[in-house]
Amino acid sequence: MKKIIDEFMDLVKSRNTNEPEFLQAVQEVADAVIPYIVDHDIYFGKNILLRMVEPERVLMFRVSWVDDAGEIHVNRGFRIQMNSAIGPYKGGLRFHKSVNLSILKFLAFEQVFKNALTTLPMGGAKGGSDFDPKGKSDDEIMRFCHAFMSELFRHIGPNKDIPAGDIGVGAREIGFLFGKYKKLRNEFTGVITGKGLTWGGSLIRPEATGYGTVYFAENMLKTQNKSFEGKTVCVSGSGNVAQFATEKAIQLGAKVVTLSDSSGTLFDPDGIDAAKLAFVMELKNEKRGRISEYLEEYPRASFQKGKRPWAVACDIAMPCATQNELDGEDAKQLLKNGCICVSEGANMPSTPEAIHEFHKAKILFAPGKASNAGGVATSGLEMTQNSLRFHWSRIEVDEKLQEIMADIHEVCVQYGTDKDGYVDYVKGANIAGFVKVADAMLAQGVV
Ligand code: NDP
Ligand code: 2IT
Repeated sequence: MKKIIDEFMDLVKSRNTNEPEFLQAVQEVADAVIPYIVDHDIYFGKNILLRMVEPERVLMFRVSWVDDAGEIHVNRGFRIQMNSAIGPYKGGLRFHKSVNLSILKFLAFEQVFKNALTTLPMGGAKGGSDFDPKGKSDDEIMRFCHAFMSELFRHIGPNKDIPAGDIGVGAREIGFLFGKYKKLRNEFTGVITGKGLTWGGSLIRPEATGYGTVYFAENMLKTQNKSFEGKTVCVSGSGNVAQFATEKAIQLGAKVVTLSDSSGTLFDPDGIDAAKLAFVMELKNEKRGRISEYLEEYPRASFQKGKRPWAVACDIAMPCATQNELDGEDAKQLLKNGCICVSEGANMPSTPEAIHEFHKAKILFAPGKASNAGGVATSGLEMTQNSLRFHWSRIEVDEKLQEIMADIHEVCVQYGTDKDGYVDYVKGANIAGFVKVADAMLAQGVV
């Protein structure tokens, strides 16, 4: 089996040199899915995985814009339309200085499996730019978003490709992007998700990724008759996903002791309660400040510059910042401190070495493509509401989100349970996502 996987990976590597993140994401899927393909005649010998690792379309474009001082800047824009077998392309946009083809291809590839897991009809895509939003004025953000959409608009549409947010793209950016699309097309459609509530957005979409990550962890804990009640939780990041993962964990009776950003880790030994979280949300979302500024309001907390949260003792860890933010050493430290459950809010935050440690210790570990799928699932619900020209209540959307997360958990158990009863959620998520997309591709022939 190893030989078949290695041969496949050698081919993928030879075609995708200098794309380490993409190769990392493909390796994980190949390890889980190739043994399944070999065992199942309907998939064997059809180069189905080879077709899946090749994007249907890669768009790269120039984005020129003018800053407040009148200087002209040039950024690179991308959209990876990875797979449309089960629905129109769907996935977020990331604005971060680290953005490149490898990172967006890994995200688009994972999105294909994640979207399949949501049970909703959405293909996979990802896009963004190496634009760095840090320190930019609202006017500069608007000019950049408009410049970005002035090219992207011709490649997307409500039945073709529906972007949304990701790192560096939140409510403000979605507004500017939607406004430009509407102006250029002279059409008001559900072309983008994460919209404001008065112009087609869905209740619970801002909360959905973080809430969903907690709901998934709740489902995992339930298999051991455990819950969030009284547990200590470490969260990384302090953006959209981290904030709402923290909110839900607190609501379920847990004590969240960390948040972080790219400058370091905030540790509050008393726990970040609802009032403190409201302060964080204003600090991050309105004032666009740094998490270390928490100390000015709550001096009993400490800030560890340049450190990640994983040395802090906890029962449950939720990495909600970015890829490869939790490595093998971090995993060993978490396990040493008694961590029993890791639910990924970010995409691919744990390195392969970290995942290996979690599996070896047989703790509950959920890969992002399963545990953070609540965000895109609720985007799917936003698309449905837009098509119906109707909106559901907060309770209705939250119930649907909880149902979807429970269904994803169930299908992971179905495909991921090892002979000894341990649930390998990585294997489960990858095979379940693969089966749905592969069946559609097979039905549609070689296209
Ligand atoms: P935000 O931009 O709202 O927040 C990102 C957070 O992560 C910030 O605290 C940021 O800190 C931190 N961060 C970003 N890059 C790094 C880095 N290189 N090292 C350390 N910290 C970093 O993004 P989201 O909360 O939306 O996204 C977080 C993660 O969740 C991403 O992996 C994203 O792909 C994933 N995700 C998001 C979904 C969504 O609906 N938004 C859905 C599913 C997954 P700083 O300010 O210092 O950069
Ligand atoms: O990684 C992700 O799933 C997202 N950034 C959300 C995508 C979406 O279309 O809502």
